[in-house]
Amino acid sequence: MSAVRTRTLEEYHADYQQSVEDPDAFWAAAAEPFTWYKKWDTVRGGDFSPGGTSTWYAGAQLNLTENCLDRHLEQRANKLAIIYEPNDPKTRHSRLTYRELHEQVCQFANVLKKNGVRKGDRVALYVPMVPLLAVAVLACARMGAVHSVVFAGFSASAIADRINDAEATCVITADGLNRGAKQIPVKSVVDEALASCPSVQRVIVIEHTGWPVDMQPGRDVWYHEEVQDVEKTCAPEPMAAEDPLFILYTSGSTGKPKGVVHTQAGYMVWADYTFRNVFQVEENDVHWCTADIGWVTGHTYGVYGPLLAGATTLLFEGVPTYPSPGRFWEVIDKHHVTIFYTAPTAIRSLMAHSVDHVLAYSLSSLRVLGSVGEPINEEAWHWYDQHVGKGRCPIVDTWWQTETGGIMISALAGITPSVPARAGLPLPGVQPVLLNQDGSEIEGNDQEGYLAIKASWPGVIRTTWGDHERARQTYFTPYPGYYFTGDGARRDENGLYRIIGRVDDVINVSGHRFGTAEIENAINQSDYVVESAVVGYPHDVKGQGIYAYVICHNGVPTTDLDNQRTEASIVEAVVAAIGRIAKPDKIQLVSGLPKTRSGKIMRRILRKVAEGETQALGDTTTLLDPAVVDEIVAGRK
Ligand code: 6R9
Repeated sequence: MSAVRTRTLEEYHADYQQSVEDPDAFWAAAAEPFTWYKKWDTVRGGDFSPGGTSTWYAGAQLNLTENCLDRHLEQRANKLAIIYEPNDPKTRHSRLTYRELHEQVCQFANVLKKNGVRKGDRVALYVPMVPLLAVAVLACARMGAVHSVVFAGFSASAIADRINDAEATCVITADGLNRGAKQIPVKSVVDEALASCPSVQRVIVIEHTGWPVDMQPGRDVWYHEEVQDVEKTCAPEPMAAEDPLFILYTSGSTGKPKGVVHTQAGYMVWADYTFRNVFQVEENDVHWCTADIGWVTGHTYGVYGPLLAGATTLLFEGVPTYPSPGRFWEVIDKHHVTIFYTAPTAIRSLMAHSVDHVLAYSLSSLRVLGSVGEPINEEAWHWYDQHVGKGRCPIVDTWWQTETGGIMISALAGITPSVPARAGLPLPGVQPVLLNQDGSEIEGNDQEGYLAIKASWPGVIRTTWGDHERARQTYFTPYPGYYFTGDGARRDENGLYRIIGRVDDVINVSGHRFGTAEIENAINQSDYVVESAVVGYPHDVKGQGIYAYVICHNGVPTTDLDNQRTEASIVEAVVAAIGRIAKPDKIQLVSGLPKTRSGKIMRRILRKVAEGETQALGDTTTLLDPAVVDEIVAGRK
């Protein structure tokens, strides 16, 4: 494994100091072990203000897949790169060595080329968690296309928005998908989306479930047919350091998800550096990141990080509770997983079942446990530590975002402190600060504020696709000179960071981000609805649940039947616009919303009601109609 690696607490402090005092030297050393067709002219360029553009390793030329695959062939050709565990435990699992993965990626890249995809084109992927999804992602990187993976759970309308925003010319999908007991006919969802996507010329369909699909002649082709006559080698396309690698859409405060853009060299170094250091990866590790490749965690720690490090990554098609709540633990024993990286929501959903499901498995292969996506509560942390880690595996609570490319604040397993409900210390290269509302830095420990990052790091978001101004406004304008995270945090008495949660209008449901405005727009699509307001509230399993207050044309329904009909229509509107994952947990039909005289909805009040804090609503005197509040409190769900 490559060089820059922190192994002791003393080394952590020394590395951290060097990364701040001489970042050029630090990040040049981290980049050294990779294969470069041409080395960089400058390590760091640009800054956070006023343009909000950083560059890393500018002038360099490389190919990420050369570094994920070819570079390992000499020593690791027969080592497992991917272990695949299907949804149904009765279906046989499969494995790919580095040599086999290399060959498959080359073949897929050749299929893309044969189907008219060129360097710089955008390729949208709506594919279940199967090895060919990882292969397809890498194939894009191999031939220089920009991949845009859309989680195969989003609706046709959400796919269409993402395809159109990126003007993707090619879509990769499959016939169908099994997720737990659910079956999703993904190809027909794509067909529906493509009715409004003029840019798409080609659809490549992976055969997975064997379900019948409609193939549109001239547009749709089967992957298994296309791959028959292509070469098994494909020269990696030389890419400039700052060429886009991928787009990944994520929700913000506004109604429209934004396409976060990451580029080649900086993302590569950051994915590799953070993966090896946070998890303290060793040669024989089997790493299982349970996140779907449709989310950033799946990109960085399911695919790129592990392959850059030459490790073995496990891809799982299923869900934690299917066919039983023992599935995760069964898979860990079956494949001798050493590093297990999951989300608090998964842990909480399993805690709700008997602990016997865990105790039935030895879990003796485990070495490191990770958590990501939302704050992990103390109870879940201790359950994870005691029953899964048996008190002998360090837990890394990793804070980061789609925009940061990789882990920013986390323990380094077994090295820096791991304390329940604390993400911990920043990684070398990361300079977190807490800001006051006016943008001044809060000094010292035992303090709370807005979490921002001073100084660029290699994995920072470069732009939002097609709209750089949006990236500038969202991340670099609120506090000039800083990257603004949207999270609030506390620095405890020992300097460890504790992430409190979003301070903007973003709700984190089971570790997935949704903008309140995005859900409101979806609800407002229902014919019944005049206006809506959505807030988050604490949810035992999901972390946050979605609470929707909705005003309907005919006022508040008076019969149960009307009520059900209206709620069903609201749910249907959300499922159609975004997908089942954004379905409101609670819907309260109201006759009015608490608005100020200037017409602004006072969300603070709606949040309090949703949380059940109806005694502490604060000042309501500035409201246009304070009586609305009494009605809302009385009708609380
Ligand atoms: C990687 C990922 C980012 C938001 C982030 C924060 C929350 C992520 C966390 C955490 C507390 C952690 N978040 N990890 N909060 N502790 N360890 O999840 O990216 O989907 O973009 O979400 O998730 O609120 O701002 P993304």
